[in-house]
Amino acid sequence: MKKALYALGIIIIGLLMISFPTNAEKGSSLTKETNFLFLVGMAVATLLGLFVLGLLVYMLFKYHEAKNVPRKRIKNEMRWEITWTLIAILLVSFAFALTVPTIQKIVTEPESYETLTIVGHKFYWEFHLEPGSQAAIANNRSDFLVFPRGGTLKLIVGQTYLINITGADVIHSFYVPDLTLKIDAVPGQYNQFWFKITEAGTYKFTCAEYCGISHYNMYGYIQAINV
Ligand SMILES: [Cu+2]
Repeated sequence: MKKALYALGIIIIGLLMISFPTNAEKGSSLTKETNFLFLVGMAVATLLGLFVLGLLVYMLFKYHEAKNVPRKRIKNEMRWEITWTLIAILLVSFAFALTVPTIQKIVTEPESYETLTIVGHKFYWEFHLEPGSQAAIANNRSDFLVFPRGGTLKLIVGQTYLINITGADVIHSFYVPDLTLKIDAVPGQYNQFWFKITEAGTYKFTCAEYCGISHYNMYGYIQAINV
């Protein structure tokens, strides 16, 4: 009984997680694809999880000690080995094929863009806007902004940005949940990413890589404005 309750609890948590992303079509040029991939991954994982849980519960009852059912050890069952290896390969290939178009969209250089350089520090973000750009004018800056915490960076709706991101000390991760945007800031390298905000609004960002004692202070807001 206890085990069945545990199983039920896990199923309920799984279902809650499926219904989690609520901001479906909003945000950025990548929101739709990212949420779609997340949902497919979640659905496949949930089905697999339910299947394995089902088998587990079945085995618990069928081979219960009190029932004294005869058991034997299965050895060298090549057919089974091949079957589950193939199923795993198929699932991974399916995930890969689904992901390729989105990856292509992320890495294909757009015709025009503005560069936004982000540097993660312990414990703040530094943003470099292109001098003279609309974003630089909106932020009233010609060079860069430093955010200790809770600051607001203004960006332009519909403008494609190339994010160039690095870390100054340790690994940080720039995370804007409602724009489905998350890139690691790794010292010694620049990670690149193209994206466009499609809807005006205020989006909270944070650091998604635990980087030290004041990690929680690395949040702020992106205010997407129409010009
Ligand atoms: Cu950090």
